Amino acid sequence: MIYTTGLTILQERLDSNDIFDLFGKELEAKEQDIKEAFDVFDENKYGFIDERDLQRVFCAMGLKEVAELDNCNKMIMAFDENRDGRIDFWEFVKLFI
Ligand SMILES: [Ca+2]
Repeated sequence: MIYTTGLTILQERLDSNDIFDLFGKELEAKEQDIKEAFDVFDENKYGFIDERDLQRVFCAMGLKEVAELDNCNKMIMAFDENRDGRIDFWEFVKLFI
C-alpha cells in the first residue's frame, strides 16, 4: 500500500540522517527522544500532528510523492486510534514501541 511504502521510505531516510539518529534506536527510545521527534512534525506546538504537518516534513525531506496530501491523510488514518483526524503524542509514541 502506498502509505506503508511511504513510511518505509521515511524510516530509511530517518535512519540515514544524523539529525534523526534517535529514530535508529526505536526500541530503546525514551520519551524525551520521541518528544523531540514529535516536535519536528508538530512545528506549531499544537500537541498533535495533522496531514499538513506530515506534508511539510515529507516535502522538506524531498519526498514529493509521499507528501501528496492524499497519502498524508491515509497515514494519519492508519495511526489515528481515537479517530479525531490527527496524531497526538501518545499515538505517535506507539509507532516506536
Ligand atoms: Ca488521534
